[in-house]
Amino acid sequence: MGSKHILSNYLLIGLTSAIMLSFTSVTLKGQTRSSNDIKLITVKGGAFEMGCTAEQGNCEDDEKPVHTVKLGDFQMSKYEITNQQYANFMNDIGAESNGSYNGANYMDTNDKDCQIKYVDGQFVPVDGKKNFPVVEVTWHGAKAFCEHYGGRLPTEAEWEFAARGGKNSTATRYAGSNNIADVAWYSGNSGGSAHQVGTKSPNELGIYDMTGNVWEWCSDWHDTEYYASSTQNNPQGSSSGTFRILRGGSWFFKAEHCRATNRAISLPDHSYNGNGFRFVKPL
Ligand SMILES: [Ca+2]
Ligand SMILES: [Ca+2]
Ligand SMILES: [Ca+2]
Repeated sequence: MGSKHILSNYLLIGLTSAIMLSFTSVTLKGQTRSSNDIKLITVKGGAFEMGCTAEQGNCEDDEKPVHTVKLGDFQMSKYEITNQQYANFMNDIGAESNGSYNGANYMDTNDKDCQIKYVDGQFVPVDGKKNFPVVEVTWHGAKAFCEHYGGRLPTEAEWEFAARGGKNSTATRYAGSNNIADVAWYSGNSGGSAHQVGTKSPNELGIYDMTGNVWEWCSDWHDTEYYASSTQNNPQGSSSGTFRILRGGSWFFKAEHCRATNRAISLPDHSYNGNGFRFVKPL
């Protein structure tokens, strides 16, 4: 953010990375595939009403007041990031066997619920779990993954705009439907675990599992009062805080917790078996 390519040597670096990017991205039928097989959907920007709009029903205080937010265009991963993609990342950077890197905890590989194991010097998904959403990943690890592949975590505003269907929004309580079972794995149908990504119906933008399956880390700090003072253009969340935002609910949670505007929080170093993330690439 905010990098200014003023000097000619910086321009050269910019050109080099543009050329490298051209080798790592291909476009298929309007859908871009970034490196590490991250499939991207273009989300056209616009203005929307963020927070507790009528179709959401009973909201919590931190979802109020409803306020107008304007966003530019961006790309978002079609699916939650998977165990295979996260294992590739941990191998690419040479993370420690306990899931740390440069002293930061990126993944809780010692947790029995972690679906990536360290075997013979490599991170590998547990058998049968490569296309399941990565879990037991910290906010620090999720952020580092996104940056490693030329992107970033979504802001909370981008996440909510995309979950609502962006400019194609049909104003549903969940991402793509008022009937949660159509679009999500949640407590009522999950059977007590996450499911392979992309196995329910997508939302209006063709993005899968924004409701349920796993919670998704956003870049923002949580602040209960933030919506009352949010900037209108591309809000980045509170400038400081203790907890980071998670969105969308998970396989473990009831429908009311999976609403498109619900906000949840966790310490950025913590990891759980229902917390994962999604990738955003600026345009
Ligand atoms: Ca999700
Ligand atoms: Ca909440
Ligand atoms: Ca854990």
